[in-house]
Amino acid sequence: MTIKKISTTPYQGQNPGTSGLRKKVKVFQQKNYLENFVQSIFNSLDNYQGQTLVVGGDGRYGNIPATQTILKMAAANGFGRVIVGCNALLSTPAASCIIRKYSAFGGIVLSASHNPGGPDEDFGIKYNISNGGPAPEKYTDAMYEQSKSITEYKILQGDDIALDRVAELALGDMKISILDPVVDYAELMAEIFDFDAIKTLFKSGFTMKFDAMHAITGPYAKNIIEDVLGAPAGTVLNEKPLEDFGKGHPDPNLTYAKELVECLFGKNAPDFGAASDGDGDRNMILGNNFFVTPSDSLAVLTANAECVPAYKNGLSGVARSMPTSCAVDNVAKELGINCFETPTGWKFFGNLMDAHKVTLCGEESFGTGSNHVREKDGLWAVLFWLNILAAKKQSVEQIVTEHWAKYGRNIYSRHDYEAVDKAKAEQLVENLRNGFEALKGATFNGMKVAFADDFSYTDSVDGSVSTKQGVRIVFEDGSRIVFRLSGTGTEGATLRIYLERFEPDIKKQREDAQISLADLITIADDIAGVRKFTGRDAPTVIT
Ligand code: VG1
Ligand code: CO
Repeated sequence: MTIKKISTTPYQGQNPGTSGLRKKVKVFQQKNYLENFVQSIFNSLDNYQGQTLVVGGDGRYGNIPATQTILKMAAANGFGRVIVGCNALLSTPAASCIIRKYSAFGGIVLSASHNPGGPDEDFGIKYNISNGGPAPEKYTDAMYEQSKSITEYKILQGDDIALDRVAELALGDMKISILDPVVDYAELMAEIFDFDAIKTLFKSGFTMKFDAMHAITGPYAKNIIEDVLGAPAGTVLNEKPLEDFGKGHPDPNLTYAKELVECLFGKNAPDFGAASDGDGDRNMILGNNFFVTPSDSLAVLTANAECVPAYKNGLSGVARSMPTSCAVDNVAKELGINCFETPTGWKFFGNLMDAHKVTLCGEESFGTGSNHVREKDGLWAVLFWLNILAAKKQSVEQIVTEHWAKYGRNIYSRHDYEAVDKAKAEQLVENLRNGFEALKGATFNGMKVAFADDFSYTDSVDGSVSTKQGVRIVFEDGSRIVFRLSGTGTEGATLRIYLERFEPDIKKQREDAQISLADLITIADDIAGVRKFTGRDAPTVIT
């Protein structure tokens, strides 16, 4: 076998930023594009020779050929061992679990998360560090710098590796361990949750549907929920991972998880419904005719953590991203634990968890997790809910409405305007930034603005500062409107508007969120000119 150095032109990608590199498949298919990015990752790292790299992806179009390339490049660059999931499959949380369990140097996850897959859709790649979490900014900045100047990449010439069965192989001097993608993750879940209580729940006739959306969680959910916990066959829907996710959009929300939503809001609905996204790190939680917002879900998990064996001795703290509702803050206050507010993106939670400052964390974007790994974890959240339902013997709706009665309800919604003109979206945000002073003290529909700013975060562990993390307009009664541009879209720009209002009055808590938030929605349009700048009458997705 020979190591070939192939000369290449500097890679013209964007800074990988929050969630790795996400582009259309056609972009990734350009000559040397993937290779340049992978070599840039390796060039930016030190002392990985002889060490272990974990590789796997969500099964989307391009996953296997990209894995073959990465294996040959890892061997040529001097890694000692690659651990790869069978058929190149690994969910994002399972990759994080395996990096930690086998003390790997790092991992490469191939996924564009909840973005659609297929030859005309999206592909993605991201690097995770040895704690199992997404590479922080100082790493991704270094990779980007490398990508601007590399002139060659190293690859071992040779045949593709057979990835379709569990095996121990070699490629040049490098070992390859092909693992069942589910086993280690399933073992970790059994350590955290009260599986016996959940088994008893299913035996009692409790019904559930889990929608894997033809993405990575199919094999994980089938094994854990049906085979181990004893839910009847057919509990897991769309279980087979497909390269194009069955032409669906594997984003577990009320718009894209339509089949599941119709089932849970239909006649004879099951007791519990859940879904996960393309790479398995997101979750949506539904009860019989009831939707749990991700922000409420984080608060409910925090309030009921003592039901779960792994958390029964208490939580060291909790964290939420800034646009996530303040529901969890109210629970943290009662428990007497710290609640951290971070910018959007999971990488900000990693430092807090490594420093043992938080146990649970979450985002409004259907992401919830704990210090068991360093990624958000879809199936873990679903098992957490099952554990609570088994312990409390109440319905999802009862648990959430009792929670609101005790803590008040943070009525919440997110409006997304997808694929809008980028320049105009940027202008909208820029105009808001220029108007903070004028907004202060202004009154809209009888609501007075307490302050308006652009969220800035100082990491309490390493002191790093992240600025421009979202424009927020906060009113005197605590209501908030937050504006952000997405960092993960691949078409034009996506404007996200987050709306929140606190409702302590139990009689008004059951009102539809869009009605309760109508005033704030109008104010958002008045202040930012949403319709004018986006050219749209309504959001693409309302959550
Ligand atoms: C979105 C979400 C954010 C999440 C990120 C990655 O980012 O809003 O909360 O961390 O996706 O999630 P943005 O920049 O588009 O708003 V995933 O499931 O890609 O790993
Ligand atoms: Co995801």
